[in-house]
Amino acid sequence: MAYSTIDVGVAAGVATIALNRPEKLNSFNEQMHAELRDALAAAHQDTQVRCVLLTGRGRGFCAGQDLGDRATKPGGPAPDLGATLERNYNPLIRVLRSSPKPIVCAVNGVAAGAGASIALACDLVLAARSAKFVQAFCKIGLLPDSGGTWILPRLVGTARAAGLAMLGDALSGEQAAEWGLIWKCVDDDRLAEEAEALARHLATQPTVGLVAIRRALLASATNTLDAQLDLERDLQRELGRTDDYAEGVAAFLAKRTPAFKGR
Ligand code: LHQ
Repeated sequence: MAYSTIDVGVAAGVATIALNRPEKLNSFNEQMHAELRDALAAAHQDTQVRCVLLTGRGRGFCAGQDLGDRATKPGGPAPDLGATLERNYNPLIRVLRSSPKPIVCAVNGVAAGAGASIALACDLVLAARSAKFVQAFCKIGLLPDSGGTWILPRLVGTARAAGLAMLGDALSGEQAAEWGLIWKCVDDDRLAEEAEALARHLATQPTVGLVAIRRALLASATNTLDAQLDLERDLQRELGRTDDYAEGVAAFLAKRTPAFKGR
């Protein structure tokens, strides 16, 4: 598939996917959803790829839904926003959260509406100091979607989630890191380099183990301690059978750097 709304490149085990509708702050239309779906599926299937890096071109990361596409026409029927979520956003969030590879997000500018939810659905989120996280939904009569109402209270607590979601004020990259919304905030001119270095590092690490970590952390949101102990036992059993576990222990004992293969 030839892409016109995203850019994709693969190097050093990292598939970098950049949202590329800068004149609309990389807001999503149907085509961008289809292209991103395709690019993620390709990255997941490519055995050379062991980490995905998601970012945006231009001054924004993503302004959520392209509102020009989903406006209510005067006198016309209301658009079915539930159908849009069902067809595009919900599958995207599910794909990100069940990816067989770790996903790094480099938030290079504003992340608004579903754009913020998509960033927060990635495993490690880096943001430029000038980036902003805006729960813009309330300003157009909507609620945070694409997992927003699930992830926000888990990351920052209900009080801050309610403030962000009901006021729609911009949260700076720095404050997002202070509040625990994201992993790290870095200077603007360092973002691309740091995000790439992080993604390249993850691409050399035990991929199956990293994905199991995500799975267990996500499951902890609803599991009891007993259920979580069982899950850890089951996942650890599987990880103990991977080549990367054997290599990690062998390398440790031999005092050498491990060469993980991601299997
Ligand atoms: C845009 C957009 C945009 C189109 C900037 N669309 N053009 C799911 C299910 C189905 C439907 C509903 O939605 C959802 C999930 C959602 O994501 S709902 C939330 C949708 N997003 C928003 O409400 C954010 C709207 N944008 C803004 O509030 C501002 O643009 C932000 C705060 C993101 C950035 O502000 P500024 O830095 O001041 O930039 P700007 O407003 O001047 O935008 C630059 C251009 O981008 C501008 O176009 P223009 O031709 O005037 O230069 C905007 O119209 C365009 N743009 N967001 N979502």
